[in-house]
Amino acid sequence: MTYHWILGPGAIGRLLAHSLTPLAAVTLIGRRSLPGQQTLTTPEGKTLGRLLNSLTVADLEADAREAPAFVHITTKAMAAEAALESIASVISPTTPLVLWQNGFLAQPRITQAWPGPVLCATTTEGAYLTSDNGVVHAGRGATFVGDLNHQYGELSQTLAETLTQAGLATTAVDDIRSRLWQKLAVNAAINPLVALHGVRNGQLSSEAYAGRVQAVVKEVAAIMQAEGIQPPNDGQGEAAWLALVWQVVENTARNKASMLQDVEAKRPTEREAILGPLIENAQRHGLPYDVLQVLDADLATLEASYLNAR
Ligand code: KPL
Repeated sequence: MTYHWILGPGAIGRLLAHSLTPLAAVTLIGRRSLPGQQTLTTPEGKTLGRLLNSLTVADLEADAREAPAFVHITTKAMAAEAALESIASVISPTTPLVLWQNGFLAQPRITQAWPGPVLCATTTEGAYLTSDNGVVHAGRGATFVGDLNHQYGELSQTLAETLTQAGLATTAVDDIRSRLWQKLAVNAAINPLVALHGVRNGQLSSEAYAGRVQAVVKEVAAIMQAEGIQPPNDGQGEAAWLALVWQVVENTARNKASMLQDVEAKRPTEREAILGPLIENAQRHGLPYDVLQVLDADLATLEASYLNAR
């Protein structure tokens, strides 16, 4: 039996736990304990009940356990490093980690700091939580895994096979860096605007927002070029990035983006992990980033208005 620990019992963490449980020994780890009996609603609308092994970090510290073959970190980007630190004393420093965060903040930092293998995953699987014991797998997607330094191709392949067998179609890739930046580019064009204006993704194509989306993509496309990230779908420059963004806006028209959900729930957003690396790279390459900076500042003000009122 292979042991998988999943640190961060959010929607993706729980989807992973439900999917892997028939194949592996799974432990879901959070700051508080969850009900053992959990349900998964499949994209086809079936509800499946499962007993998941859910523990807190304190439980892990109290008893010795089998060493995990993989530790998946499925927290939000800004919580990933602290989450890893919270369990670092109970795992071997050679344990393979799998980072599932958005943006490009946690991945390079943890890759540099952790002595063992660090794989990064990016997924378009759609999932959301309904309660303390329910997760909905809203739509099937594709997952890619790889490591930033091209050192762990075989391990990525092993993980991709396991995840695929678990029902999450996964491919091991040697260009995970580009894929993470591609997702970040799309997130930067959609998430801040919908979060600031409280609108669903589809509304971005209306006259009120389309020009602002284009202005963000213009800055992002130049940063991508400077960072050597190829435009998507074998296209050319800004037009290819814009086409991808409009395609995602259309495909997810009725979605509330994750950043809007965070704002509505008065949680910290992934602003730093998404806009931070873009602004930092624009500064390094001497490129314009006025539009990104305004979005970042407006989001920071919005976040402060509810976080400081707690
Ligand atoms: O990934 C997303 C998110 O919500 O974070 C997008 C692509 C914007 C879809 O909603």
